[in-house]
Formats: sequence, structure tokens, C-alpha cells
Amino acid sequence: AKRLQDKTILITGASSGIGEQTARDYAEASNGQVKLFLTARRLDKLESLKEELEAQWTNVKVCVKKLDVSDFKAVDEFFESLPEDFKDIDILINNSGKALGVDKIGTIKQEDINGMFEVNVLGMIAVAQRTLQIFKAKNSGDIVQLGSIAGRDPYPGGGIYCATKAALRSFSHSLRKELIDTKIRVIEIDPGNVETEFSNVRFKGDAAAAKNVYKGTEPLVAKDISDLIVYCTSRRQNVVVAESLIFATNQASASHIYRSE
Ligand code: 8X3
Repeated sequence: AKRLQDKTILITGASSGIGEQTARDYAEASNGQVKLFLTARRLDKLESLKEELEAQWTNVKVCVKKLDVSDFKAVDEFFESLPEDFKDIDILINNSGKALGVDKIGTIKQEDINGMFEVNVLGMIAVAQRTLQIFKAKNSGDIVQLGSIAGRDPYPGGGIYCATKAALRSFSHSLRKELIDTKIRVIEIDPGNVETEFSNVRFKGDAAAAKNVYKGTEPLVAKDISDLIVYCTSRRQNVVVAESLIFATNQASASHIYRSE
């Protein structure tokens, strides 16, 4: 899309899943005419993605940087030392996030509680705040907030994860209201089941348990979400796709999922 040309796009959590696929999709949608600023904790994964994108698109500019969004000092340092070419961020994909465990409230490990809140809420807010300084100075920019069905429809075993995504949703809605007199767009995207590393992380490497989440269903894949992200951010300036709930066809709520035998 022409509207994406020469944009600078910051993606957190770009080493896998939705973040990684979103980087690919922006390169493709802009015909390689875009600057991609990719961050995650796993620098090696970002480096191979950079190589892949540069091999495919001669004009694409890719900058990769290790960033743990839950480390406030690192977030501050990151925004204070933005490379000249990547300073003028136009689109933020505030994507870093995770679920840890499916324990019931009363037995949830403190480190899991902290881990989810630190990344999904505090880290998400830290990155949003710093990016908004850039957006407000130029009165434009898109902030794409990766929420979840979990933020709308809390389920047993998701006591903390669902709460973090409800926090993201609430924060995003306050923000959209605050920005009412600006050209800045707040775009919240709430996926249902998407098959990525998400369940492997949630079940802490128990591959069978992770696989079981999608058993008998045809889950969404990362590309389904990245397509939507690119769509939302390439509308004309006066259109904001404020929020979208996106499911596989056999899902209708967090717990209402049809499974074939
Ligand atoms: C991921 C979807 O249903 O596991 O956010 O919460 S779900």
C-alpha cells in the first residue's frame, strides 16, 4: 500500500509469532519501501529475520535491537539512543506479551504473576509512553495494541493473563479518548487462538499440552493477525479501526470452541 511507503515501524516482540510475521508483511505491503525497527529479547532471531528481509527486498531498511520491555532502564536507554534513521517512528506495534501457566488463583506462582504484569502491562505502557512523545510532537502516528479475547472474556486458569489484557484494553481506550484532538490512532487488536510459540511459553515447554490447545480445531496463524495489522494501519488518515476481535471460524468466545474428533 502506498500509504505505508517510507514509514518507520517499531515492532516489539519481533523474534517470533505475530511480531515476526508483521515485519514480513510490512516489507511485502510496502514493496520493501519501509524502515523496520525490530526488537525482542532474542537478538539472534532478529538478526536472521533481518537477513531474510534484506535478501528479499533490496530497499528495505532493518534495524534490530535487543530489548526486554519489562526492563524500564533498558526501555529508557532504547528511546534515548534511537538511531538517526529510525528516530521518526510512524507506527508502533506494541506486541510483546506472554502467558505463563494455567494455575488457578490461590496457587499462581508469584514469579509468573510478576512476569506477565511486567511484560504485558508495565512494559507495554513504558513503550507506549515513550513512543507517544514522538507521536505527539508531530501530531500523527499509529499505536497498535496487541490485546486478546482474554481481555474481554476472562476464563478459568487465566486469572492473571486475562487481567493483563483487560488492563491493556482499558489503557488503550483511555488513550484514544485523550488523543481525541490529534491525528494519532489507537488500534486495538484482540485475537482468539493463534498457533504460535504462545502456548509453548504458557505451558513452559510442555509441547503436548501446548498442542492440545488447538486439538481438533483449525487455529488462526500469525499471518491472519499481521494481515489485519497491516490493513488497519494502511487506511486513510481519517479512519481508525479502533478495535477488532478476530477468531478462527470454529471459535466464538474464549471458551466456546468447536472441536472435531
Ligand atoms: C491468546 C488467546 O484464548 O489463549 O491471547 O487467551 S487465549
